[in-house]
Amino acid sequence: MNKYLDISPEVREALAAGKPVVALESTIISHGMPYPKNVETALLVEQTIRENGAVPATIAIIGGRLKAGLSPAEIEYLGKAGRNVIKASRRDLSAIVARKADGATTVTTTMIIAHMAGIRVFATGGIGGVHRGAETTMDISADLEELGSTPVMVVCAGAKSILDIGLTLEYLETRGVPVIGYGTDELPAFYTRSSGFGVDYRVDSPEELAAMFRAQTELGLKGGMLVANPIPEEYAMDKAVIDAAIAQAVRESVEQGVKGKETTPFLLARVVELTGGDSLESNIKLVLNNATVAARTAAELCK
Ligand code: PSU
Ligand code: MN
Repeated sequence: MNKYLDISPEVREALAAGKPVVALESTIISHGMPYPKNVETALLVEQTIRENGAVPATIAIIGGRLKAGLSPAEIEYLGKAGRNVIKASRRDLSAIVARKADGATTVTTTMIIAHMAGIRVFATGGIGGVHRGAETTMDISADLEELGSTPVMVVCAGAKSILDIGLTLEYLETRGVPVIGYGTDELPAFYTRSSGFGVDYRVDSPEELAAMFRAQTELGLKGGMLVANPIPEEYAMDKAVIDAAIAQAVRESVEQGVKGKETTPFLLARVVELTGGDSLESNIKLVLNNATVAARTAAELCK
């Protein structure tokens, strides 16, 4: 095992016994949602994973140690610290570990640590992607590179239109990442069930997802797999409302010169403010929905 990695006893026992485990990220806690809803959600997501037959492993870096499996107190700590915790992408790992600092893991670093620990399935809300205006800013999330190289299945709710969805799909194609629609032919747009873009393959059951992932790893293909699970109809937002909020948030980020790793947290927080919290409620529901699919798929993979 990697000398910098700590796997919690519960997660370690589950992995050793060949039982299903689902990884969860911590940037969604610190930078993706406001306190205290972020902590409540993180705990509810863990509970949902258990109810669906798997063990949750929330991932973060605490005191320079890579952690697979957090205590409720550690989740509370990250949630309360919020944007004061370092948002840890691949390029931040060495500094955070060497300095024995804390870091909240993005999709990228959650995939890295999950893979180190031997966890194959990861549930989240949204991934990073190619930002709107990337043709001049070159703002392309490291999440896409990681999906291209690390063999972990990421269950998300599609791509938010804070991103350029078309360019994000092109990038994923280049990196050889299969984009699978769960019960849909269309890529969901996070808050709404459709983006107008198709997925590569549609799959309708955890069994089928597990079969595809098994084939991918047994073929020796190195990358991950992106599963896009649409938000349940009853929690989806009005497209006009969410599009207007995102457009305004993107405009403000350009006006204020928001750059680099600050861009995504800025946009996420502004969208919540501009929708009066409605988008936060949708966000919570879709994460729980993704946790369910991820847990059931992890269980299938263990059969
Ligand atoms: N999108 C969301 N919620 C999130 C994130 C993205 O809807 O919390 C977080 C994830 O941790 C993701 C990261 O990996 O933002 C991407 O950041 P960036 O765009 O800076 O790569
Ligand atoms: Mn970026």
